[in-house]
Amino acid sequence: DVKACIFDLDGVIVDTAKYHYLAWKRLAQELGITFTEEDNEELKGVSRMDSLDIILKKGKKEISQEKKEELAARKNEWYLEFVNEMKPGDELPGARQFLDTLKQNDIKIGLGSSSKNAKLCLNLLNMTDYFDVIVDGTMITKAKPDPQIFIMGAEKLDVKVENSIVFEDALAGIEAAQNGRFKVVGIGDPDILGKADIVRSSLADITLDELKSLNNPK
Ligand code: G16
Ligand code: MG
Repeated sequence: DVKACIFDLDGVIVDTAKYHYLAWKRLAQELGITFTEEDNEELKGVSRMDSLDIILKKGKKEISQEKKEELAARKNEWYLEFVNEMKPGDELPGARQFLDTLKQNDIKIGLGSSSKNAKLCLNLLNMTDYFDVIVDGTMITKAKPDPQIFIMGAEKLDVKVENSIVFEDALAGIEAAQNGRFKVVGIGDPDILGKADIVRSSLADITLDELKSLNNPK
C-alpha cells in the first residue's frame, strides 16, 4: 500500500532549478568558467558547496575555504532575488492538484529537499500546509545520493520505506531513493532519468492507480 509520498522540491514541486542554473551561470561567468545547461545537470539535487566544488573543478580553480564561502553566499543572494518573486501559481504543472489528491486519499506528504531555502519556497507558494513533514538541507549530514534525507522523511512520517514513494528530478536524488530501497518516480526527461521505476514529464501525468501498482507489482 502507498501510505506516503516524499517529494524533492526543486524540479518537482517548483522549477527553481532554472534559478539555481542562472545564479550558478552568473558566478561561473565572473570566474571565467564556461558553464552550460548540460554541466548544470550534474548540480541538480547536489548541495550548495558541492555544486560550487563541481564548477571550480571544471574551471581547474583552487581557492581557499573562506573565498568559497563568499562565492557560495553570493550565488545564494542572486538565487534569492529570483525566488523572492515567486507566488502561488508558480508551482510546476499538476503539483498542487496532485497534493490535493493525496490529501483526499489520506496519503501522507513529506518533503526531502537538499535546499536550505526549501521552507522559504514553500511559504512563498503558499504550499507549506500540504506537508506533514519537511526535511531540508539544514537537517541532513549526508547529501544525496546518500539516502539519509528520504529515510529521515519516512521515519518522521512514521511510514515504512516499502509504503513510501519518492519523487525526484535529479539523478543524485533517484540514486538516493534507490539506495534507501524506495520506489521512485522520475520527473523529467526519460533519457536522463531512465533509472527511476517510472518517469513522467510532470506531476500532471501520474495517477493514483499508477502509484499503487508501482508499490504492488502484479
Ligand atoms: C536543491 C537543488 C540543487 C541545490 C540544492 C541546495 O535541491 O536541486 O541544485 O544546489 O538544493 O540548495 P540551496 O543552495 O538553496 O541550499 P532539491 O533536493 O530540492 O532538488
Ligand atoms: Mg530536485
